Amino acid sequence: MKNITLIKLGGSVITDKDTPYKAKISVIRRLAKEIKGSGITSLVIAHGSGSFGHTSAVKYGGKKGYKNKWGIAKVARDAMEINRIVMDTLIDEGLPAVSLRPMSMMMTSKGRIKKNLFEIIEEVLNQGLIPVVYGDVIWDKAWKSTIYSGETTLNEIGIYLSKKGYKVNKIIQVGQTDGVYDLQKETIPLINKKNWDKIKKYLFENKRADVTGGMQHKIENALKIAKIGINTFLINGNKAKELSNAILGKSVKGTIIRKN
Ligand code: IP8
Repeated sequence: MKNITLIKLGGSVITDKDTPYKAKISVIRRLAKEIKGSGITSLVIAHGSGSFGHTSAVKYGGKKGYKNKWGIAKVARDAMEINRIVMDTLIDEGLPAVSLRPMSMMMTSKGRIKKNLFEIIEEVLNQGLIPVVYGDVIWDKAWKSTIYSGETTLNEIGIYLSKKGYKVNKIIQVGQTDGVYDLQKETIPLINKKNWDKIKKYLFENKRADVTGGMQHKIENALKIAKIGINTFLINGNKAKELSNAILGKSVKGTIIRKN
């Protein structure tokens, strides 16, 4: 069975979220070095859009289509821009990465995938290359277009590859925190279907915690793919070595989301 690791570089880690169109080149470079240094080459990488795609997305709307066609054109261009920066850095650091544009690889209806060309991912992997996908605007049968996050694309690729007989070792989500924090700002080391309801209540429903709905969504999606045996690790990309340790299965300070 072919083993594979999936890595998502969060938009908040690779860009300065407060400054439109500002990439954190030194962070991207360090993360690329950590990936390279791990020696693992059987990988799919996704990245977020951060202050690139999200700047135009906020201006034009985007989850359910756009106010006008410039929304599609500009978000698509901005998403490609940060991808270009990530690709340059990965390749400079010696990773044979190939960019695969989600807009040309997937179609949805009401935000749910109806068609994909993920066979291309397998082909790229078979040729010893590293496929890279990213948060993008893609075509939607009902809404014309939709914003599709890099993370959701990666999860879908994980499900596809599992069905095709790959052993998806794990998904590593590189964010800005040491995983999910409790109300005392301590990392919750494990979330599974048994403890999730309790955690969700005190973290997200009492509104006292400094955590966003985005994190809840992330955890729920991770729990869904945990059902088919793919574990997700949420780790801190601002701390050196966390990514390489997570890739190599060494101990990291983060949250693991798994079935049990
Ligand atoms: O940053 C959003 O993707 P994400 C994509 O992975 C755009 O959530 C273009 C805003």
